[in-house]
Amino acid sequence: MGFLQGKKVLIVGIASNRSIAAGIAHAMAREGAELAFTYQNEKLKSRVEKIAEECGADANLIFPCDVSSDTEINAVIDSLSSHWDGLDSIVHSVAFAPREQLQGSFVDSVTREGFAAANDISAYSFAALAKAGKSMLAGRQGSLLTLSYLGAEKAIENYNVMGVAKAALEATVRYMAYSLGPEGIRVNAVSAGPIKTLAAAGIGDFGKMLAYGERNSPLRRNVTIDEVGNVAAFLCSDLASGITGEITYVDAGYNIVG
Ligand code: 0WD
Repeated sequence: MGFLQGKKVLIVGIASNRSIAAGIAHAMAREGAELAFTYQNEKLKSRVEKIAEECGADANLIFPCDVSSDTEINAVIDSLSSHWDGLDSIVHSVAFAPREQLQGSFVDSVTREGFAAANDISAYSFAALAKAGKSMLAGRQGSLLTLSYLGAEKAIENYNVMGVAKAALEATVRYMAYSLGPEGIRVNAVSAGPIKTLAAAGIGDFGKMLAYGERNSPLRRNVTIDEVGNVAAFLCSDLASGITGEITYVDAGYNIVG
């Protein structure tokens, strides 16, 4: 029996089969979780449907959701509540910043609008999902999980405004953990090493980041979406019942290297 047997999980943030959220979904399905999914727009719908099918998910549990809209977030939770009597976890694997702001000088490229959009979609939306999903998560020792990156803590070339949004996201994890802890709901993040996905392709010189990680991380390689998926599955399971408010690195050890 898998360690997520009987758990119901909503996965937000699949854009392709290379998405970190796809690795998480496969790991969670393997461990026995029942999954529901969202897709950002019609273009991504069929890709999400394919992954849902691979995970043995109910085709009725795939909903549109642009996380910049509270109406769409509330609609997902409303629809889900007509199928499920509760929810054990929400996985938030979403980020956005205007592409032109993910290269060159931070000060030269950042704009008021870009800063606001990056923080809204990459950080606030995690709290928005918690707000909307709270009633379904209540009374089940549920958990919320998001994805971060080392650029939250260190200035990393080209990561720019996304690093600022990830710092906000990591603080949001701690405040959400403190706020929801009394209800038995845990909140955590995985800080993943660089992985070639659609979102990553928007970051200037991403190939160099991958090569640098391969040369300098203790394990002398990069990580896979399956490795991130395994840790995400663990953090959302009862095996991690004593862990909340934490940022867990899945980065081949890169963050410890000075
Ligand atoms: O190296 C990497 N790939 C790392 C990614 C290292 C460490 C962390 N992460 C984080 C990302 O910052 C993000 O939070 O992992 C999360 C997932 O990213 P991913 O799997 O690397 O990227 P991707 O497969 O592109 O999925 C992210 C998706 C978007 O993809 P695009 O390619 O369209 O930017 O987030 C979704 C979208 O589908 N997304 C939204 N979903 C709903 N509403 C929105 C939105 N407004 N904006 C973006």
